[in-house]
Amino acid sequence: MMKIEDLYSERVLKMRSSEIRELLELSQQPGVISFAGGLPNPNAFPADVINEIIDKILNSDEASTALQYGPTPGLRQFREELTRFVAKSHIKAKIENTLVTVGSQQALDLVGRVFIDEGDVILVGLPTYLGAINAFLAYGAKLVGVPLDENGLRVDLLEEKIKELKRKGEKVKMIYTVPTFQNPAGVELSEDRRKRLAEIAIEHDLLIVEDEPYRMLRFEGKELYPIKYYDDGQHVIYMATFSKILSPGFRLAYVIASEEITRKLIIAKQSVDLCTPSFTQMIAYHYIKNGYIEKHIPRIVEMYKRKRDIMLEAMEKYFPDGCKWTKPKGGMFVWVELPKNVSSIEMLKDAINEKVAYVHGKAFHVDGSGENTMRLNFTNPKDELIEEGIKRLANVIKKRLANSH
Ligand code: PMP
Ligand code: G9A
Repeated sequence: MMKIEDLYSERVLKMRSSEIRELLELSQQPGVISFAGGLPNPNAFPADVINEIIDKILNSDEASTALQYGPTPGLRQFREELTRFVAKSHIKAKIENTLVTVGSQQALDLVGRVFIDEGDVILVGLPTYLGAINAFLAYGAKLVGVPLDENGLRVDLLEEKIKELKRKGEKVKMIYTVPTFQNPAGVELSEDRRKRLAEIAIEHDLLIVEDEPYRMLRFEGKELYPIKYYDDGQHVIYMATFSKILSPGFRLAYVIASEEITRKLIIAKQSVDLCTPSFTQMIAYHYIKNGYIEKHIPRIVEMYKRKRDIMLEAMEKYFPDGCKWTKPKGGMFVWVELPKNVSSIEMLKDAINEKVAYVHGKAFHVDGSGENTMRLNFTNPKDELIEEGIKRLANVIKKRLANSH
């Protein structure tokens, strides 16, 4: 009998399944209150406006573009619009610096394809976004963790780490970071660390992958410049997505990088999917051009801020002593540290039995640590279910604590 294992590529052996994706089905079972997936709230989808735009597109000459294959880097008018859109985030870009991708998840994969050889080192936060970990591991990257604190990545420790790795002869290529309202920890990288990070990349000839899905979901505090702002144009690969501010179903994101890097990413994308769907690009183009996005984001921010407040208040009320958690100023996640003797992996079974879900924190740690941590999403559940979910989770934690003595 044929053994399929004998036929798999070596690459397949490096692939890992994503806890977030696997949990998605489980947490969508009836009655489960899910704090697991980083899903936007369905009430944040502007279905009416999208409907109007689609109607206009399909009843005009634009239909033939929207329904046709498009250029690999993206529709020209959409890329042009993107250069104006990112300028509002203090990023200077020409059309040649832009690439439209199928979600930023694809952008991460393309970066892996273009830059990673077996054993190349990528520095990441402890914790860091699981989807990036898995994308880079599939290309054989060696992921080295650098701790975070309440001001984001410990950039002071990062430089030491780079020197140490280089001394050992390691090929350090890249730093991957989510500076604003990080997934999963919810923390924001401070202004001085952003500047310093760009300097370090320039000094050490490294790339920074700056992944910014949550930049516009700010509830409070002053807006900071992206790391890309401090770049010399060569070192920072910036990416952002429309998943959290418009619709993840559109699968629409973009990369801003040097012309040279953009060109290589485009060639890589040619054999992945030829092009990003023209239809969603066209809709997003009109949505941005007509100023809808500017009006829409404050509505999402208001909704998510309220949900964050409900969650934090409930945690204060129900969580037992010995638990610590972040108080994010934006984004979609609260990060929880449980007492040391509580395993969030083992506890997940109890939680699912009690009909509440989260993502265990070890999944976000490249060094195998974080077993007593977990990530809670506050944007997807209905307001009235957040308190109930936290109450259930608090009881699960209390039971674990009682049994561990
Ligand atoms: N990067 C980060 C940090 C994310 O949180 C996410 C989605 N949760 C992604 C990338 C992927 O988003 P998308 O593919 O929907 O653009
Ligand atoms: O559904 C996904 O995989 C996107 C969300 C990512 C996350 O939960 O971090």
